[in-house]
Amino acid sequence: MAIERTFSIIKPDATRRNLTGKINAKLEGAGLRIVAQRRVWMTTAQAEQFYGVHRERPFFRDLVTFMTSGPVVVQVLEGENAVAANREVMGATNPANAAEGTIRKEFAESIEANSVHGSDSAENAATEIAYFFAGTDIVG
Ligand code: IDP
Ligand code: MG
Repeated sequence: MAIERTFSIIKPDATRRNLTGKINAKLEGAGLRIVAQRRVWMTTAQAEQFYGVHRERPFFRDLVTFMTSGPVVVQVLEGENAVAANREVMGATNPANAAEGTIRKEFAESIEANSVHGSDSAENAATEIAYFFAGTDIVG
């Protein structure tokens, strides 16, 4: 078990409903430490690049429109097995399939407006963190 970092986004559906604090409490309750955090309104180009792996998926355009529909909170989370720990507290992509107590079960509106993003591997976490934060922004 190693201390690692992962990248998280509180999505526009959640900032619109003023859920940043409640989601942060869930993250902290799962043993994750918020070591960097900033509120940003992504441009279309930023969202397209961030979700580039999904470019060919049928929901890509809608996803970019959604992610640029309001401010988001970008975060770096640190903790034991942070990537997996965050995926666990997030819950399944589709809130209909998300386990009790997870962020998506409690807060998500739909499979698209599902309140949070979390990196799916340590390698992708490093890329995603570097996309939004300088090393000096992260205070562990
Ligand atoms: P994840 O966020 O659980 O890792 P991904 O498959 O990486 O799920 O999809 C990225 C994001 O794209 C999801 O969080 C969700 O906002 C959106 N998305 C995924 N699948 C669908 C879909 O079938 N319809 C609409 N939006 C989707
Ligand atoms: Mg994903």
